[in-house]
Amino acid sequence: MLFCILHSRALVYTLINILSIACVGLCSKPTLESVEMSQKRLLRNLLWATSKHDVYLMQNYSVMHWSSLLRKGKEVLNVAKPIVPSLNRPGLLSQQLSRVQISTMAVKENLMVAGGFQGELICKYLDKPGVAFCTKLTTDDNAITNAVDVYRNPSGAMRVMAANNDAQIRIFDAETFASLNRFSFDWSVNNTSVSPDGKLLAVLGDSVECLIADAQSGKVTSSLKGHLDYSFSSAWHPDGRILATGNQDTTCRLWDIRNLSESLAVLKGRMGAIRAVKFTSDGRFLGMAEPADFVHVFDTESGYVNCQEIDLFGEIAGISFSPDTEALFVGVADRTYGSLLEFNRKRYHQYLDSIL
Ligand SMILES: *[C@@H]1O[C@H](CO)[C@@H](O)[C@H](O)[C@H]1NC(C)=O
Ligand SMILES: *[C@@H]1O[C@H](CO)[C@@H](O)[C@H](O)[C@H]1NC(C)=O
Ligand SMILES: *[C@@H]1O[C@H](CO)[C@@H](O)[C@H](O)[C@H]1NC(C)=O
Ligand SMILES: CC(=O)N[C@H]1CO[C@H](CO)[C@@H](O)[C@@H]1O
Repeated sequence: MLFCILHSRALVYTLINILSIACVGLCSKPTLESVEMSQKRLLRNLLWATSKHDVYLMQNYSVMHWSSLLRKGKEVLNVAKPIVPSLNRPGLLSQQLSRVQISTMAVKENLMVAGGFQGELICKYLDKPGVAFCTKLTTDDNAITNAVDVYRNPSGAMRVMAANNDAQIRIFDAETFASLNRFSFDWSVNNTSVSPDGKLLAVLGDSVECLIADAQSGKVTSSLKGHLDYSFSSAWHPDGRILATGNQDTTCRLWDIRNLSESLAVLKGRMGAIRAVKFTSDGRFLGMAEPADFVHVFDTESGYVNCQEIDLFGEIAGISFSPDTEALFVGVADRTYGSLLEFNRKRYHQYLDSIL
């Protein structure tokens, strides 16, 4: 098991900004049905950076855009009000929604996708007014949408994926929002992630095993054995070879896709489950977050040995590296003292240049 070894050169991301934002994550009054879920407060993916200056996050009943440059926020979507989808044609599952409590979200390439505690799915283009598509994916009790993702399939077409507590994964076209596919599993799916080439799908949830499936057909091709508890989060290294899985057993395991017979390494946090894992787009760092207080940044080039531990105070609503890897944002959820922490990447060569 690899514990974080603090190394003087491992201070990679330094804190440069704290924006105080009340109610990051969920602070809306839960409806009766979602009380139980909200109490568990499975905060994980309520923050996305689309550039080092642009962050999208959930605040109360709104999706907000924060400009870290202007230090200003702007409401992008209010989900307390009724939401009327603009696309509506026969055969489309679209449906009006209101008072949605957002459970998870993803923002990629101008498309914002959010999931709700009662099985809702909302898709909005950031450059267009209104909501393109929204619906209730399932009417099952306890139907929470656990995971939403936007990705490109092997031929480059954009897709939206949603995973729900009804043990199903649903795939939609990201332009027409036509329902394309549905894969069923034996347990609640809490997280999925598609490999960078769009071919493989990691499926994680209420099982000690994680699955690798064909992203097109949903056919399971391998089962990853090693974790001791249920899994929450996953991320692919941009080279497509390594998959990281975050688990309730307080570890993150790394798997080499060429040999899945056992995990390559086990990364250990401080005390909590590993709720979020993300690689930087250059593959150099792996960030992992616990439910509260700790974020760890591992240097992949040191074989995941050197690591920076970020110690903060509060529940973590999400972590996100900017696509250029220059910034790391951490959302701290709190009704009153919520905040968005901004870290900047330190360049050691520049530092060395300056003392030479
Ligand atoms: C949260 O949103 C609801 C609905 O818009 C509003 O009534 C309430 O005052 C908001 N709470 C806070 C703390 O902003
Ligand atoms: C896969 O890894 C296991 C454990 O490290 C090893 O015993 C096995 O020989 C490897 N298989 C191949 C095909 O390399
Ligand atoms: C799965 O977890 C990872 C890491 O927290 C996150 O980046 C990703 O968006 C999640 N996938 C879905 C489909 O929510
Ligand atoms: C490991 C884990 O978090 N499992 C959760 C998956 O999601 C459902 C619904 O959100 C929870 O009930 C599980 O506890």
